[in-house]
Amino acid sequence: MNLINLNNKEYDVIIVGAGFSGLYQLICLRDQLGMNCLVVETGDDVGGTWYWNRYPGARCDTESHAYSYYFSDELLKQWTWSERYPGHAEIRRYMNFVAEKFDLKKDILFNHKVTSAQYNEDKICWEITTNNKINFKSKFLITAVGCLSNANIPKIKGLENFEGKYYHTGNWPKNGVSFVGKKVGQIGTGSTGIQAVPVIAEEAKHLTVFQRTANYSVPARNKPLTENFKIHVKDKFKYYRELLKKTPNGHPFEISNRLVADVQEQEMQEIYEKAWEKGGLQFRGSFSDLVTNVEANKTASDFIKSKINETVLNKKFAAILSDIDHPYAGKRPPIDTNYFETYNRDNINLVDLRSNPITQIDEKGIQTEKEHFDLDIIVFATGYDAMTGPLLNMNIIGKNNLKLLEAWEEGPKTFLGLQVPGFPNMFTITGPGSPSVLTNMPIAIEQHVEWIRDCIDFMNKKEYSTIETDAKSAEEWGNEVNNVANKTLLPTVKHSWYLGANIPGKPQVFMPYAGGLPRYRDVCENIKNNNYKEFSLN
Ligand code: N01
Repeated sequence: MNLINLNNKEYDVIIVGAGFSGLYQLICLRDQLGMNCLVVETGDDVGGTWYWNRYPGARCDTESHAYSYYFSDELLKQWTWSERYPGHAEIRRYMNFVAEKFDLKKDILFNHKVTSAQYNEDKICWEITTNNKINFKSKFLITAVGCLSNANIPKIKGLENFEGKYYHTGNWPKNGVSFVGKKVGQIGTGSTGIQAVPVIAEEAKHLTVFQRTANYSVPARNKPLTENFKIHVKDKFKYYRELLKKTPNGHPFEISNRLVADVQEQEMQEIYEKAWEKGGLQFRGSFSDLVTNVEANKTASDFIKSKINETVLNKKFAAILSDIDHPYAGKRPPIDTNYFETYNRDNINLVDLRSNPITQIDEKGIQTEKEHFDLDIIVFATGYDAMTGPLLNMNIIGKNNLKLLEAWEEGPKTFLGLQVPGFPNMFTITGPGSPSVLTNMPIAIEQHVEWIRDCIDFMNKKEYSTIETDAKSAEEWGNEVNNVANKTLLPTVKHSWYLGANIPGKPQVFMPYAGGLPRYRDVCENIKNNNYKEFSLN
């Protein structure tokens, strides 16, 4: 792209981010509505989350045939995944395939990070600036920045003095990191840390895992896809498309209707055993009440804890790993390949930060209250300033000079996770208040992207210039988000990133919509069918 010609250029739409959301939004608005669009992307290629997440073991935990765009029959027939769960490199290949097939890259400005976006009320446009001081104007601003793209390295005293190297998993070097012969320390045992541990331990001289909160994990049982399954998926894509719309989380499996109390102890154990052998996220679909009923949940939690104790031979490690303080699936449930088995290696150590917290990092490694650990590399698998972080980072300013940071001082306020009061013509794909992170993301993304497309199409046809939500709608929707969350065990996990509790000082508000995709889709469809009367259109 010729940057000289780009500066001060006016677009119909600026889309921020070239991941799953940004690419499909570009297809919808440019190719289907004929609008003049530009995607602005920080990285030097497409991929979004998967552009940055290249850490050892990085793999999607949604099954590949569901972790796909479903909007194009042709694309579904042309692309073939190789494994049950797609690895990060294969996902980037897929996204490049999509970008090439739909000729998207010519409208993507890479290596540019949006550093501010301000709404100009007089001119009815967004004025957008990038880190390279390129300015744009656009009628619509669409954020496609992902929910987990703002890497969080905790502020630990002395990190700047560390003489080795350190990396955050969500910002992994493009050319990889060699652990050969190295003493590695990894902080964090969420979904990411649990994927990384076995792969790092295989390569490193020694790995020390620093665990603050013990976590559940179920085997992924990843495997190469058989030729039969590859054919089956292509033959049955219409069936899967409908299934993914129907299931509460957009995954290709149904949640069982039975309650834990419906079965006897032995049958329950057999059900869990079967689900454990099958592997994957569907373990939580074994019963309908696992995420709503504490007693029911305890049976699944106890089952997994007993598996940890069976698998991990070092009794001290087993006790630390199985001392889990929250209900299973109350936090995002990880799935793994040989995570607990890895603690049987002789080059691994596990530190329980609850009883032995980190006091500082020094030149040589990590100091805890009781011990010093000499390290060459520290891996931070410490998660993200989730959902709001990527949006707040962009310095978005709406009407009357209202900063998004101020508007969200007490937590995010959105209508449907799609619009923010005071920020006209801005749409937030998978924004806080939408099902997003509680679902299989591409399915939630397609629903949002198509809703935004239809809304803009309606505005174009009716010659409306602006669309805006108001504080009342955002408040009512916020209440709905809380009400549905409070029917589950999710908000009871006080240190969860769903609540923003992992970031010191972040307001603690349950952010994703837990009412399920079908119910959410209905709400959005009704608004569309009612000609968007819930919004102000001018
Ligand atoms: O991050 P997390 P993640 N000192 O926030 C610990 C998605 N994902 O990157 O629990 C010590 O879950 C923290 O401890 P605690 C998925 O949605 C998807 O693992 O706060 N430890 C925790 O152990 C997932 O939920 C895939 O006590 C500190 C860990 O770091 C989301 O990304 C794969 C600490 C952070 O866990 C985020 O997962 C991977 C500190 N100061 C991830 N600060 C797929 O396959 C934090 N921790 C699609």
